Amino acid sequence: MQKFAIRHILTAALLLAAPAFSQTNPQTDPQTNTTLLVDIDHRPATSLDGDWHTIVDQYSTGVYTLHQELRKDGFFMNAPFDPNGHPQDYNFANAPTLRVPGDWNTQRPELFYYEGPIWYEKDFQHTAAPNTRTFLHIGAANYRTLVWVNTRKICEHEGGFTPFDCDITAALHDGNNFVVLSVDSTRIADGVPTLQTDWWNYGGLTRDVSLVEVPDQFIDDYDLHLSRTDRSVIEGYVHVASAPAGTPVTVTIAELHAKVESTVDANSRAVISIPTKSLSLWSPENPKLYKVEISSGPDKIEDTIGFRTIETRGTQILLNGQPVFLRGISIHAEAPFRTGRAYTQKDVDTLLGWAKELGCNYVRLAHYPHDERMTRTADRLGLMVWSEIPDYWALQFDNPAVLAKSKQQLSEMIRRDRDKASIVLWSVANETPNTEARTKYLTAMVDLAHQLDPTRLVTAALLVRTEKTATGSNKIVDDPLGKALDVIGTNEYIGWYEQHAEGADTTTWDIRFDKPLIMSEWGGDAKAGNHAPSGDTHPALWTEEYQAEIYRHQIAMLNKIPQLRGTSPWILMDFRSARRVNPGLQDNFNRKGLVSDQGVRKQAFFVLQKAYKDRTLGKAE
Ligand code: GCB
Repeated sequence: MQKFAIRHILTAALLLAAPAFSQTNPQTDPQTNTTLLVDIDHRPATSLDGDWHTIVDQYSTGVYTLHQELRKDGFFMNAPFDPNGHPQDYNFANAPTLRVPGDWNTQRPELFYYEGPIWYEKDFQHTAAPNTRTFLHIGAANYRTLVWVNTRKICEHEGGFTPFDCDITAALHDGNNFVVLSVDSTRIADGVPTLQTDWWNYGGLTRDVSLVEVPDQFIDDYDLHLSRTDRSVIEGYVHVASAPAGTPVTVTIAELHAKVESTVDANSRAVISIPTKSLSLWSPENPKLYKVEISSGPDKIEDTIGFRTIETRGTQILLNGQPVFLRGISIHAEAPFRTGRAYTQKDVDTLLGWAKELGCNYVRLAHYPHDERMTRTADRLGLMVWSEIPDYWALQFDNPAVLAKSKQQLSEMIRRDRDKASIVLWSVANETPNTEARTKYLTAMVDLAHQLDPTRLVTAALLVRTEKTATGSNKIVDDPLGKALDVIGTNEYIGWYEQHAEGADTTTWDIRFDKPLIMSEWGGDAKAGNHAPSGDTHPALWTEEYQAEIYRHQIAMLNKIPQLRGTSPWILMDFRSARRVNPGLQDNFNRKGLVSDQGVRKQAFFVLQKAYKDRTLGKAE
């Protein structure tokens, strides 16, 4: 079989990263690399979703000996258990199962608080077709993953919210095969995210797993977008893995009667330019998607892509050249009704359905890349998207290995989703401390985002400084990171972590950047059904009435900020968080949702809905 070079995503980042079992194992194949196949959800695939045998391995016994040396006979060998044979401490064949996709925490009560490694095993049948390669696709596994196929070490991946694909061709044989994975959800200080987060650390194979067969030369990456300088030209590239220079590539958009041919260069990359007439531009009002067919030799894929431009001009955000105000809401990937990590189309339809009901044209997908169904659906529904990597709070900003991990996750997020018209903003961070090391680190991240995707805007949610004034307070937005950003995001919690809701009436804003500003978070907790007595003019904290008060005062304040171009209050739905342990009120939920985890709309939902529907919040110019 022809050898080929996978276009590795920041291999260096993976090598720098130090997963729990990263030492070379004599029993394993040295290959530890992963790639990421774009548009994989449109490729034929053999699903490996369903029940997997699992072993909870608190002490990493499956990898280490009693002297903490790497085992040759670890659980990855999946040796059959023989009661009369050599004593063996594991037996996948009758180990309990977990459903994939799905976090383990909400599948078994005893795993609710579990953070650590769990082994997964699945048998599958395979017959290799000639001149093909087979990839194991993992939609997301939180947080560190090691993969073996038929006892052979295949790849490793760190990062809980981005997909990866491992070439398993060489390890497969016709007939019965098995895959063994170790997924370790241990939080680590030098991880991305790091030790502290305000969301539940759901572990496991949280998104789809499948086998994907591609021809020896295959389309692994492309970018097709509308030119910012000429809105009648679609431009970009197609990359064909292992294709020698001169290999032809064809891109067809039948509805536009457009068909262009190009050839790949020495880097297996073909430049694409498609002149179009009467292109219907994607927007929230017109979420038009075109069927785009890309082919090269025996490989052919189809995508559905919207075309639009997104830019800034002074303090405006321009969608297709027109000023736009982003009427948004923040969303966690938390499953409505059942809790746990969201991954089904139904989860996505429910969450984005609520956002539409609110009157949104925009969502902030916090604080990590969500399932690809989310961005595909946003494309179809006409919701603009802020997509973020978990550079959250206080990462080890002076640690180059951590920077490499952030870069890897940013690259994976952009590579997976650059075909989604809905995404208008890449966010590189949330509420990071203002230090020199942080600014250097995140400026490098902004630069990388611009380099990987020069067609979108880059943002981050910043913290804000407060000064007391004679009449109230002044919020100063001057975080030096703002210099690098296209759009400034700021979080503030007037009425919750600071002041009373009325504090918003006497708060002024001093924004030291001539750029668009998005109030990326604001809000407060309310437990659904917790009401103030009727007629109470000073409702207590945690009541629906008080949360609604916060929203009323905030909306009035926000309307006084001339360069405000969007908002995404915190948050659409209550979500699990280990930090929120106040009994009776929180019970491990952050209660800032406008909707409870059981789908109950709180009063503030209707306050925001009215403002969005009446267009009484925000101005596009
Ligand atoms: C924030 C964080 C968000 C938290 C939220 C809160 O500033 O960005 O992740 O969940 O506040 O509820 O405190």
